[in-house]
Amino acid sequence: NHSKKAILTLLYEHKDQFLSGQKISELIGCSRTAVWKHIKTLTEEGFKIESVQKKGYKLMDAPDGLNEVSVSAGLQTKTLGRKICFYESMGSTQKEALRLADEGAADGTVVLTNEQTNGRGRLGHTWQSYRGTNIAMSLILRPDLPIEKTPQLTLLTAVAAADTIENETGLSCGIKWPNDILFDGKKLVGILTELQAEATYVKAVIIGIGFNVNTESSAFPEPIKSVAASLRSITGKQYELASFVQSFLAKFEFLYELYLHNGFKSIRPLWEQRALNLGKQIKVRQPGGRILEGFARGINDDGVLLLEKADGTPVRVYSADIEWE
Ligand code: BTX
Repeated sequence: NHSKKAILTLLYEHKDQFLSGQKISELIGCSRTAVWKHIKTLTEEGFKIESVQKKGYKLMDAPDGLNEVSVSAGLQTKTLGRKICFYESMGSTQKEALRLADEGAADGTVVLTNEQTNGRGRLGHTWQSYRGTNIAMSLILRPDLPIEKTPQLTLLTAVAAADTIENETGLSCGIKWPNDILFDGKKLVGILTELQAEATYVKAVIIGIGFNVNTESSAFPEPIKSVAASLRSITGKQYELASFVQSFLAKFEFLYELYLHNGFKSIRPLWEQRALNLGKQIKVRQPGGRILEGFARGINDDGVLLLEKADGTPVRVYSADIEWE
């Protein structure tokens, strides 16, 4: 199985060229017969591999969705995603990432799946995923940060997600505080940040991201249909999930390094440029059901939303759902 994975990685890394059986067997350290057998298995799994006498093997096409090597082959990051835990199907990448973090998983570990059956949203909400057409992943980070700064990472993630969408599709999305990426009022991405902490010190931050990429709008059930969209439902195009994940990880790592070196002041203006609900009259539904109304002044350097009530009282909002006209 290890050799099969290594062969698939080589094929991905040499996508547009033939690789001879001899070369593969040398690089992997197994016999040419073993190479041939693994190629046969891969073909049975749905990979289209062209095989030409004297030239060797070339990867032509892969089954829909992600697989265990499609993201790691050719990934341009230093730390993030250097270890990827891939599952064909699972309940929630977030739950698994929390478990792995607890067991000591390294900074930058990414949990990724092709099908998430029990996705979690914020405040007890659920997150819908569709096999092979959207992305569900969780990042395990171990920053040296005080707990009160961690909401900034949610905002950073939102910027990374919106920038990735813009680079990959040309769509310019807005961000609804704290974490929704919207296009025409519909949600394309969900972000969930969770912590493992001890007293005031952060052991791990787990960032879960769900991207609606190739999902057809008819796949969204009511009532999600009215609030959700996918990139494909907007542009009519299909996107390659693996390269989408790769560019997100690269963008995230770039912003994360900037943040660790220069602090939130380097991220805040990027977030504010995309913010949809600043300078507006909004309704804030807090966990527990309390509703506040007021004017959204902006965010502070901690990423906290600053609300001003009708009587002028300032309120800091740490976690809530937001509505506006
Ligand atoms: P949220 O609470 O802000 O949003 C959840 C709400 O969004 C739901 O109540 C529903 O109305 C709507 N919704 C559900 N599914 C979708 C969808 N696919 N597209 C658009 N809207 C939807 C957002 O929570 C945080 C979601 C994080 C999801 C990731 S996926 C990888 C990781 N694993 C995991 O279990 N969760 C995270």
